[in-house]
Amino acid sequence: MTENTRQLAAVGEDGLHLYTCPLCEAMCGLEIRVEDGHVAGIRPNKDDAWSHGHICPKGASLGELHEDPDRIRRPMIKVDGEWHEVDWDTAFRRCTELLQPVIAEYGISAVTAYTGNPLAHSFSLARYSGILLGLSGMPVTYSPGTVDQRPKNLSSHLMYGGWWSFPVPDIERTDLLVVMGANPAASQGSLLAAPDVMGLIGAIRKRGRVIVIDPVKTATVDRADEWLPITPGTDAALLLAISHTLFDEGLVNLGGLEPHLDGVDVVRDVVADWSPERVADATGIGAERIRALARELAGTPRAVVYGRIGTCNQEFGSLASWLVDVVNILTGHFDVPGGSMFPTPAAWSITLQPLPGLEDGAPVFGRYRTRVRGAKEVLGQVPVSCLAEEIATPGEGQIKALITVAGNPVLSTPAGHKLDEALPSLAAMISIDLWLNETTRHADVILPGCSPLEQPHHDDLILNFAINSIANYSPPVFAKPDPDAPDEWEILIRLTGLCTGTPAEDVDVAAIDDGFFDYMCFTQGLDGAEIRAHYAGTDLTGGPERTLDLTLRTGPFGDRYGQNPGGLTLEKLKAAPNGINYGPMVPRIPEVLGTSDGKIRLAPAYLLDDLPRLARRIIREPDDLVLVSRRHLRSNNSWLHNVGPLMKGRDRCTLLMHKDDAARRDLSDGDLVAVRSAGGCIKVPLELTEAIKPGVVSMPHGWGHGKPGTRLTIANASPGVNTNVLSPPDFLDEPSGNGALNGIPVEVTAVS
Ligand SMILES: Nc1nc2c(c(=O)[nH]1)N[C@H]1C(S)=C(S)[C@@H](COP(=O)(O)OP(=O)(O)OC[C@H]3O[C@@H](n4cnc5c(=O)[nH]c(N)nc54)[C@H](O)[C@@H]3O)O[C@H]1N2
Ligand SMILES: Nc1nc2c(c(=O)[nH]1)N[C@H]1C(S)=C(S)[C@@H](COP(=O)(O)OP(=O)(O)OC[C@H]3O[C@@H](n4cnc5c(=O)[nH]c(N)nc54)[C@H](O)[C@@H]3O)O[C@H]1N2
Ligand code: SF4
Ligand SMILES: [Mo]
Repeated sequence: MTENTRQLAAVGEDGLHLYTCPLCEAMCGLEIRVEDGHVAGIRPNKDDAWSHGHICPKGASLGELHEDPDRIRRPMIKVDGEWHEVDWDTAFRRCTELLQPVIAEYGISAVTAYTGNPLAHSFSLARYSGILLGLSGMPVTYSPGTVDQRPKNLSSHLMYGGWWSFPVPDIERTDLLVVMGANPAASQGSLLAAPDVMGLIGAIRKRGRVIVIDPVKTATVDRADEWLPITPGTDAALLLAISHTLFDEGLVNLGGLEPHLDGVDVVRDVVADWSPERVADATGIGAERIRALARELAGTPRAVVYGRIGTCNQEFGSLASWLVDVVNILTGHFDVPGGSMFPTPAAWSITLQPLPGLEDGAPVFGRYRTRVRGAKEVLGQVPVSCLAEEIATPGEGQIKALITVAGNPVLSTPAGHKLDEALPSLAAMISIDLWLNETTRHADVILPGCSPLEQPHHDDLILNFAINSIANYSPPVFAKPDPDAPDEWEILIRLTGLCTGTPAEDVDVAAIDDGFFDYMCFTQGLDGAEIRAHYAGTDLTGGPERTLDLTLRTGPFGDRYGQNPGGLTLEKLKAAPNGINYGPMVPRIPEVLGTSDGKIRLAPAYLLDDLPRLARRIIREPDDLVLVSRRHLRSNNSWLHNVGPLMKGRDRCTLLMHKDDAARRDLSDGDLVAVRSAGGCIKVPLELTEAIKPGVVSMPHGWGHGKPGTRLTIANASPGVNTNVLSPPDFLDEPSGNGALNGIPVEVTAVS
């Protein structure tokens, strides 16, 4: 079937709808069949210009997610510990009542926000979170960024002058893929948006090789050619030794990149000290294998190293993130097809704008320190693990009010149990969320957005990580049940206004939206008022659809409001329900670089300063047992455990341990064990395996449901335990402040 012969149903009508799954970076095109106003079935859309028929169980369950009786559909306020559903006016008035006195007494610096992961995938929130974060006046805000990609933000900022300019492995065209610290078989790709990522990896194996460097023999390893079990936290040392070999054996090939590189000689001098022999014991990978890997990378015309969360959420995340790019650059696999390339998003994202104060050459860290722990700011954020102590510790500057947006930090962040204890002491907590979960149960007001199927979709930030330039607009499947309910972008604007002194209920949403739009126009050299006039009399008079139209039209394929006739517009995109694919990545250096001299900085001094810490690490006495994290295809961080079809199968929240480690401790499969770290202790069932490096144990995150006051019927029936109790809040990648959630020393004993 093609789009020409397929009859598509209108919004809210029974029949066939096409919709892009908003749950992960794979952006799968779905066919959703609606009967009697309910989702009757979800299948992959084989005609989707990007995903060509890929789907996973999560996308297939969007109907159950939408229908979840526990999902919050109307605003709720808590009075004397009891929740009440109220109308929107009452809810916003309650926000004003709660927040205004805090700001009056303590100032806006007593207010902070935590903006969570689904924000990056949401039509409204992604495009408008910049308003809350940029205009509310809150001096410090928190996000899971500091337990995710901050090391990459840092290395990209220092190397390329763009904190979200991430090179992405061109897995469609490479012949040798080296995966470090990623498990795309579960995650479906991260900072690597690819359609059917495992299908593409399978195709690489047909023409070349796939090597996975991971302490765990994951489902990705099962579909690769080789597994190199690495000691957690030592990737940077391995990459230094690979770089050493490249120089040592004359294998460096800078290709056409040479004139754009600064610091090659510095890197050569630095890596001279890091021979494979020096790092072999610490990494657990033999010197000869390291040398051979360097030769293999250098000798394969199309090869690429891809590093993801296992190389970020660890003690040396910044060094590892930097060195992944260094190796790709030194081997001539950068900015060329089959190597590591900068995507060309069809619609640009506000994150690509330089952050004020982060101009090239300005200090990127240490502009302020946190009150309690003295943690340094890096690129405008401090470790999320500081939030609990900033709330709990009295004194000048104490956090008194919190706004959470699509986040569940009680489960997701290091020592989340301490945050759980601290949240009740807040004077005010407002959550924009769809569920009453471990975090939002502490809120005074919950403001729910629509279900994904009740709003349009077009990805935003994710397009910056996509291996093709694509655009794909999905209209909502269902109409909003309450047409007067505000969308999440409007909620963000009202709370922003509230932070700056206007009662939430009185905020002029359209005026702030227009101001934001004008700013976006300004970044493109356009006059906002003129462009807005252009929309008069159309149905694009505000909100994320207008913003999307702007970013499409001023993007690389856009019509630039008539200057490039025939170019992309939202209208044109809407006429292509399977999306438009402008093809694979293209070379972008030097145009993509934001450094003042237009060069790539191969040897940023701030990162080199961290090498002595790594040198101490590799001679440290090996830990008896260290903990790493894992993901599962049917989970999505903490929040899909309330979807029945995704919870089928055996218990996923187990501690994976090698059989030999268990035998040494007299432990058996299925035993309940106590896991202790410097952070705390949890009890969890043991699962024995041979598919893990001895000395390493693994736990999934996002569990620990079953808390009183939550409304998660299915999740609470299989609660699991919160592994982040074990994540010590001060165990960090020093340069970026990112949490080290992998490589945590632990002790495991039987529970008597
Ligand atoms: N189904 C599903 N998909 C998801 C998510 C989800 O929860 N579920 N979450 C989404 C999010 S928010 C993100 S950020 C992405 C993450 O996507 P990925 O980066 O693919 O993350 P993981 O699947 O956790 O794989 C990380 C791997 O790193 C390994 N590792 C741990 N420590 C080290 C180390 O020191 N060195 C090396 N080399 N490896 C190490 C772990 O064993 C694990 O196999 O996934 C996204 N997609
Ligand atoms: N130990 C360990 N911990 C980790 C990780 C790890 O690998 N190991 N990974 C870390 C990573 S990479 C990440 S990104 C974080 C995730 O950290 P968080 O973002 O804090 O956690 P999520 O579980 O994604 O929580 C999502 C929240 O958003 C709500 N939600 C879902 N959809 C919507 C929506 O459309 N609108 C609104 N308003 N709310 C919505 C859900 O109800 C839930 O409350 O976890 C981190 N924690
Ligand atoms: S892989 Fe699954 S969760 Fe990710 S976009 Fe596709 S269907 Fe959705
Ligand atoms: Mo993440």
